[in-house]
Amino acid sequence: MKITLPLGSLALATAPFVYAHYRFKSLIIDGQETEDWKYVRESDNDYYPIEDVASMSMRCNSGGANGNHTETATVKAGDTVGFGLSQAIFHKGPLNVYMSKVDNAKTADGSSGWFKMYEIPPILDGGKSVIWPAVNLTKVTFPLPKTIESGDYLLRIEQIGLHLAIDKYAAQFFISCAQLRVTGGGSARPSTVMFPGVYKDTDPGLWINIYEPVPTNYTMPGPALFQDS
Ligand SMILES: *[C@@H]1O[C@H](CO)[C@@H](O)[C@H](O)[C@H]1NC(C)=O
Ligand SMILES: *[C@@H]1O[C@H](CO)[C@@H](O)[C@H](O)[C@H]1NC(C)=O
Ligand SMILES: *[C@@H]1O[C@H](CO)[C@@H](O)[C@H](O)[C@H]1NC(C)=O
Ligand SMILES: [Cu+2]
Repeated sequence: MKITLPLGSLALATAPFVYAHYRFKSLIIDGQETEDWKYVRESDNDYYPIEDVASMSMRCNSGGANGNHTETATVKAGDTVGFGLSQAIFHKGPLNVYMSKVDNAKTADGSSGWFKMYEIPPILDGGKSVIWPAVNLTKVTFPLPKTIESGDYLLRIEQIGLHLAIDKYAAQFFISCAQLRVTGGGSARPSTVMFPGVYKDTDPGLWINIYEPVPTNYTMPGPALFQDS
């Protein structure tokens, strides 16, 4: 079977040391993009996505296990926040946002439980077409849940490149974590999953030919969205 790869994969294969990917680099608070890497932990890999779903880097990317160089942003439950990117997303795939309640966002290593609170799934059309609306975005914004408890959180965004995912172990994770202190929350305690752990290489949403036959359905990786109320 012949598959036409998007430009990005070709460039990565031929020039791995000069080819940077898109990164989630800044926190957006109520429409204002904040300074790069001020509230978002800076990873130490500009060039490579995470591909090993069992890796500790699935939490907050490589180099994102602490907030030594990162500040914690105070926001209100229900506020609209988001992430700005270094360049537009160019690999086809879904996008997920998770939160983890922690004692201290600056020192948290991502080992406590995560709940999913936002996602951008594909738009399917009965096998005629599949659109990945996260592609081309240069920023992603979403409301924080109103009902979660006040306190410190890690906010983890991931976009998953599925362009090579016809092969097992080939889904590519583009991940960043921001540090939040949420005020004015409620008492909801969402059920959580762990990173690594929640994803398997055989998940139908991670090991899939997205080109042909054109998918008629898609199973978003990870748990159901937390329902705010
Ligand atoms: C960074 O943070 C970790 C964990 O909080 C700590 O153990 C380490 O000493 C810190 N490193 C530096 C260079 O401050
Ligand atoms: C992204 O932009 C390209 C080039 O302008 C366009 O062909 C493509 O349809 C866009 N994709 C989405 C999902 O909007
Ligand atoms: C989902 O799509 C796959 C392949 O495209 C197909 O084999 C499967 O039956 C579909 N499942 C449902 C519930 O439609
Ligand atoms: Cu790539």
